[in-house]
Amino acid sequence: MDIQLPLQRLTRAKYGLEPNQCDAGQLYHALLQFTQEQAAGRPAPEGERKLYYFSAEFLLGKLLSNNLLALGLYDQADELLRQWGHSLAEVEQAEPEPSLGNGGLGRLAACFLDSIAALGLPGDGVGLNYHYGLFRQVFSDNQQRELPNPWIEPDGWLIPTGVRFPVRFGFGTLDAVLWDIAVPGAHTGIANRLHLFDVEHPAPAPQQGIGFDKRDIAHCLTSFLYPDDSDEDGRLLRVYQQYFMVSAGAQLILKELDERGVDPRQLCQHVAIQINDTHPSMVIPELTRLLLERGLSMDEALHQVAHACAYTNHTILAEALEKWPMSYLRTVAPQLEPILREMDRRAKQVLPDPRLAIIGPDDTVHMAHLDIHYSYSVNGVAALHTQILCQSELKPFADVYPYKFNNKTNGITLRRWLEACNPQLAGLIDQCAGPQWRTDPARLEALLSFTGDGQVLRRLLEIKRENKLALCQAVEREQGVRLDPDSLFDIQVKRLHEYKRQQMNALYVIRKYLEIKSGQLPPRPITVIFGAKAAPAYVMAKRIIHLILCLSQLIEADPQVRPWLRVVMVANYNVTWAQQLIPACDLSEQISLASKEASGTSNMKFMANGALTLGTLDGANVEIAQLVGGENIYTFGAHSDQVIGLYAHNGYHPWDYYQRDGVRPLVDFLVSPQLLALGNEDDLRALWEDMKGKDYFMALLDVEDYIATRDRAVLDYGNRSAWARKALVNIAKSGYFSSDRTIQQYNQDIWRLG
Ligand code: 26Q
Repeated sequence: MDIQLPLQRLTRAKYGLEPNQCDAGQLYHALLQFTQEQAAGRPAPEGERKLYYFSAEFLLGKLLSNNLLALGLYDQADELLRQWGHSLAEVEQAEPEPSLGNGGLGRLAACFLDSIAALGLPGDGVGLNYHYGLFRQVFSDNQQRELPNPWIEPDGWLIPTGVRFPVRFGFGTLDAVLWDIAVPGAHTGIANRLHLFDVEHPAPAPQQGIGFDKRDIAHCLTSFLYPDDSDEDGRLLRVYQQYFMVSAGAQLILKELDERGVDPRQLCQHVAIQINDTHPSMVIPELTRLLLERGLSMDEALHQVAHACAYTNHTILAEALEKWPMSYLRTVAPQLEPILREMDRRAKQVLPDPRLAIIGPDDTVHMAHLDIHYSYSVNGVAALHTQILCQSELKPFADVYPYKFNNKTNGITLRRWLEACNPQLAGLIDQCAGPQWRTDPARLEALLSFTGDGQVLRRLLEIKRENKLALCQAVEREQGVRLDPDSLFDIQVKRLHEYKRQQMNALYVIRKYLEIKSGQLPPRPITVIFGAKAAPAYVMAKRIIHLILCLSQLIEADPQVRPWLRVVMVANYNVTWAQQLIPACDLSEQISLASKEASGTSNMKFMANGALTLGTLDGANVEIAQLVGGENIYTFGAHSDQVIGLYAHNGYHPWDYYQRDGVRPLVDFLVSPQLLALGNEDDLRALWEDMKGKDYFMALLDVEDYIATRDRAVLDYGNRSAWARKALVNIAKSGYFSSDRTIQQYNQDIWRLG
């Protein structure tokens, strides 16, 4: 279709202006309205069974480009905007990013919605409409500070539906008001929906910081996304959020069943509910309760629920597994208690093993146990992760329910993470391999026949340099720092967590700093880029950010070091930053302690954009290594079985490693006069003590191998054509990590949407 006339009509009606007289913000709103109308005109896909993807997080990222791409209007819109003196990239800067997620789990949910729609499958998301999202991160005094992150605009992406459901809490009833975001599918004529529930009278943003009255449930329930697993506050509020989401979602499912004329006694033939980690697990007792209200017996209700629900586990960190005291649930939703007790009683009757109990002896409810007993599928998110679940973390469950356990290795949507964020590379791939990869990502393998083609390899390097240049401009604009596009760009972007070991990356920086100070220069300049938010109450994570910011300041001020080594931490790392950073990366840091990162998904995005991975054999890195082969990846460090053994026998003592000549000076640098002059002594000292005495995630165990392997990568980078060849192999093999593949597997093995 031709979009010039409709856009012209819109800008005239909205602003009384011709498109070429509009500013970027006006063009953004005109395009937004236009795509909204196009998506609204699309039908929902049909099928016997419909999927509801329940998730506390949907980390969507900006929507304009993505929706234009899905509607097949991206190139035309960009072309028109250029005629009018703008570009899509510029217009998109007017869009606020919806920040409805913490990290990987939330972004995965967004990629899944994209793929479900692109495959034409009937599947909607169900979540919450957090007004101030995850916090906005700013830095001052080399420390992280948190601010609200408002993203909702009057004429934005949220569509009012007029639908509302009463949700009964212990203190009284609140209405859940339903807002929708359209999810148009690429290459299909359909659109699904993301359903976001909200309170009727949301509270205004707090005046200072992100503090608010956590007991004012009626107004604050949807103010903020709970910032990760380590925040001690607000646990009760989190349970209110979860119950609100699942009660309204369960009522929506039953309403839609009624509209389709389906008897709730046949619910499981018509409904699949995917539970994204344990945050939505209360949907199991809540849907059961609603079915009882509709006259089903307990046997009937449990049968329907357990054959509709499927659970995905995203973590093996014990501290992130949700357990709620029954007293919390009694306060929030007293009507669930008898149902949970009955579910627990039935489970114990068949399986008396106390390790399998839903309700523990201390009267806490183990949400994952509830999920496993009362769902028909339990999946991990990468081969190694699923294997660890079955062989250790959830072994007692896998032994009694072997048929429920399965793996679904994560994926990413190449539409956002290649086509939209790296159009030049997408174009080169089209030229080499034809455009079929856009609908059939396995076709990327056709690139393998170009690994000997000097022209293609040169163009690949050229595109990388252009993307690095664009990133340099963004970093200069946002943070006032000028980077060298000809240095090696080494990037680690992900939530800040000790197990992800940003602190080990910092030790490498210290090592290079000390080498340069002693006159030993690296083979070429290195730029180390970090992006990471720390949960506001996660003290150690904030200290690691402090360390990185202090190192950055130290190096920036040192004319001897600065030409060879730079450290930048981008403030407020989010999806928008990721789309700039990932296409510009040479070396992708995936350095979690083996066995701790369930999958990782940025590893896949970097690979698809031609970065080489420097990583441990953890999560999906294992599968990346298998696909690309040892010569096209830099792996190092202890293996997961060794690590699991060390934990089991208390066999790790950081002091032994600290003693080593290659390690001690790096660790001691944390409390060197240079660093103490810039940073907070208590924070740096606490980090230092922790690293020597605890080092729970074993950074010192792997650090020497890490440094040697990273040095090898830096050296290899000098052979530009050999490096480009490795990059091309990575791109060629990245098709496996398309979320279209992942969703096809979910559909074949779990959802069976027909
Ligand atoms: C737990 C208890 C109480 C409150 C909050 C939480 C909580 C919140 C968020 C626990 C976990 C999360 C987020 C987890 C997450 O993002 N996991 C990541 O999921 C990705 C997608 O599967 C994987 O690729 C990552 O390896 C995994 O870390």
